[in-house]
Amino acid sequence: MFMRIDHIGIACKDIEAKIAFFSETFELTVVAREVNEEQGVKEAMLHIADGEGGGSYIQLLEPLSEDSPVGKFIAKRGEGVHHVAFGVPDVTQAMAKISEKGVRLLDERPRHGSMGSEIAFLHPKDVGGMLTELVQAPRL
Ligand code: CMX
Ligand code: CO
Repeated sequence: MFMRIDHIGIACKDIEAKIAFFSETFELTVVAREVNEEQGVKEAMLHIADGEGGGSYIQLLEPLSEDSPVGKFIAKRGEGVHHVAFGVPDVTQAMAKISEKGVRLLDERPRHGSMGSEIAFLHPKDVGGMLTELVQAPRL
């Protein structure tokens, strides 16, 4: 079901400072920047490698408001790893299969993710405390 780690999402208070740190320290390149109102975030994708069906990235996330998922996370736990995203060939199919196993889906249907992807989240409490995202990269 999982083809690769698509990205690690990192919650931060100042995305510009974190972009500077990651790109200078680890020699990573920013390949996309977006504001995703639906998810309540300003985000940047830093490319690491290309894999089966898509790339792998670090995703930096700055909350648009305190009551957004990332805003609440930072208030409670501070900055740091917020979620892990796995690349799947078909997100709707993966959601159905995973839901059958009793894992709660946080999205009823796929939503719009970074760089034209289709995404869905799984409840962290059902995945050993890890907020998990499924990503279907856009078909080229
Ligand atoms: N990782 C692990 N656990 C988390 C978590 C995270 N990122 N966020 C919340 N939790 C835990 C909390 O610690 C809390 O646990 P306790 O009850 O033991 O304290 C529990 O989940 C409930 O947390 P909460 O603070 O009350 O927050 P909510 O239930 O309102 O929301 C969640 C939590 C995961 C349902 C919500 O953040 C969500 O729907 N996330 C999916 C969307 C998202 O995160 N979007 C931003 C990223 C966008 C992108 O990647 O493109
Ligand atoms: Co993500």
